[in-house]
Amino acid sequence: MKVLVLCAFLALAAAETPLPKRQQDVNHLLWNVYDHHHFDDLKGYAASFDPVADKSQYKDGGEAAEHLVQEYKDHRLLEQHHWFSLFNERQREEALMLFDVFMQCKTWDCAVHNAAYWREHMNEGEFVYALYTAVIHSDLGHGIVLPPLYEVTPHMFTNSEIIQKAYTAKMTNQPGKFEMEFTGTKKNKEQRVAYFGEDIGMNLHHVTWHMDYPFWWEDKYGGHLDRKGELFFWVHHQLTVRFDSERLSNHLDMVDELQWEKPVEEGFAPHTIYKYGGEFPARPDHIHFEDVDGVARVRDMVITESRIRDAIAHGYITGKDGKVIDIMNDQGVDKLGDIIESSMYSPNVQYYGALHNMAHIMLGRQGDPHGKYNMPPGVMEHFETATRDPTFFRLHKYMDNIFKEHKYSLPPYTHEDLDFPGVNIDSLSIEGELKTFFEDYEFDLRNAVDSAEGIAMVELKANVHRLNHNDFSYVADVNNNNGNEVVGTFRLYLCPEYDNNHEQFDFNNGSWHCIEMDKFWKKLAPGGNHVVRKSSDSAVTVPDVPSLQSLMDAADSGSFSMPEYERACGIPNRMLLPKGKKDGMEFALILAVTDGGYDLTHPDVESEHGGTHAHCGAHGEIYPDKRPMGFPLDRRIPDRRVFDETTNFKLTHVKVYHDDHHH
Ligand SMILES: *[C@@H]1O[C@H](CO)[C@@H](O)[C@H](O)[C@H]1NC(C)=O
Ligand SMILES: [Cu+2]
Repeated sequence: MKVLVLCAFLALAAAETPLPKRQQDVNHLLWNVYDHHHFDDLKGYAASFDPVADKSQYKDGGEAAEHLVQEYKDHRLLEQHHWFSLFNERQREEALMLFDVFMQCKTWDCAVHNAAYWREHMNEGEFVYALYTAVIHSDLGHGIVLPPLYEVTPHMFTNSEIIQKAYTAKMTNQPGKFEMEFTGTKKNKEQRVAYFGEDIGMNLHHVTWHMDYPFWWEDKYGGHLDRKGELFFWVHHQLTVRFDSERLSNHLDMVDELQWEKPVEEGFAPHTIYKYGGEFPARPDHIHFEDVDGVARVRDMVITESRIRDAIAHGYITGKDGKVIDIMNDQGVDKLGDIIESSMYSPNVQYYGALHNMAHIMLGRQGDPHGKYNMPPGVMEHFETATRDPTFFRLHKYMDNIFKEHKYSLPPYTHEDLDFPGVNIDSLSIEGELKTFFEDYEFDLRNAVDSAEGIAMVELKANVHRLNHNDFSYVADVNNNNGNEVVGTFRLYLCPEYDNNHEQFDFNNGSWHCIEMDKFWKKLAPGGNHVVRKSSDSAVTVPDVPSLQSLMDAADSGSFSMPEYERACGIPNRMLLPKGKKDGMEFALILAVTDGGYDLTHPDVESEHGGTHAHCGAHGEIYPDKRPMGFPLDRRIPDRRVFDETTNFKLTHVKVYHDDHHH
């Protein structure tokens, strides 16, 4: 009974502040975050609030708040107007102290007062990170749409040229709209695909995924994040295969994996500047990896890798207590993901290290490995900027190959694994044209420049070129000969058919490169079922996030509700379709309809599970699909007859066209 009353009380507390108010508080907290508060209510909170005066507002009796206050009083906290990197251990620790305070708040009132107060006393980068992750993970954040980070911290999403122009415009009080070009020149082949790694929506997806599934997450914060390690594999695998497909459409070879003992082929000049901390460091071509002082030796990376490969070869991981953890099953990839990233879920971080996180820092520091020049962290040391650097994809190809080694050590699926008795797909086709094009898009730069109360607002915008495509639908005729209704899991993949040398892929060497397009569940009545699925409904994508200005306007109206934008993790829907070629790029479109009666972990068949579950899970719930991510193409296919003989599986050939005319 006691428990029940407590739950009811907490639910009531969360609901006490209406959503439009909570949304507007967040908007205002993030407006011009490097300056003092611009809004009177927040100013008032910041001036009069004492975080530890009333400890009854916290679930932990004020422990987290006391801790942070003590660190502040002892002058241990990072100064304001300084760069922040999540990979910096002390900075992360501080951001998490604030995150913890937010998570311990029983009421919105507690959270917003703390936010207003700490925004004035903590490093801005730490503050933004703590606020974003708390809104995502706290019950108090329910319904809030986080403003797009590219409008809150634009420095991390645009280049120094644009930033300089914005400052000039502000100083001279002239409104400005600036063309944002991709880094590099035509002399650098990698520039052909810079539109992918520098896409603001793609970067938002990447940084948000890492906020939804932080490597520092512990279950004490609010429960277990289901299949976090596997999602780590899958989201990065999908970024890798998508990038490879973009390369093919631009007449480039697929990415080669990074190797610690070989030179890093591509250098990178980021042309990106910190708000505080100067330029992001550049890296010349063909450098040999150097040990990074205070981080890791190249040798350590090689050792970590070989321990992981050893685990794969053995088929088991050794836990810290010496316990053997079998990985020769569907769950193995989840464990491997935990140890490779590594996250707090790693069963033995002492032994298996943190390959991914360390590699990001190693790469970020190669421009100044001994700290001689006091350079700030590199682009690889921020999830917002990492994909700009071509070595991001080399690094992830390298890790992807480790995962592949594991997946391909598992037995291939048998006919019984794949079969859905009584169900066959008669036809599969596309309605509408598969056509990609580039278009212009504007975003707000006003938060990039310094401001102060009383200084006139100047309109500042960046104009970016971004990939988009025409809407289309998949059409399938599915026969259910079972005599009763069944649930079908629809899995759609798009797989490049030729490499850059025009060698054709077959099942054996092409299935690892397939792009996941959608996954959904549908009831199949006995007899014929005509199924039409729109590209805009894809479970791997999200729509464009509304601008900060439009969120402020909407919250002002007092009737704010935008559940469709609540989750920002997901490939931008406009990038669902990989770029085509002028005369058409050949892909195999694959549909597998498997038994939803087994696959689906939720009772509600036709729910969209938050709309972006394929790469990002269903927030606060278990992953809707019981099968391994990538099923049924995630294992070796030595004998394609197994698929040919499976009638609930269909392959058709399609072409994706690219329209050269800018829209
Ligand atoms: C894939 O394998 C087939 C048959 O083994 C081969 O003919 C083809 O060249 C390979 N394709 C690529 C891109 O490696
Ligand atoms: Cu990542």
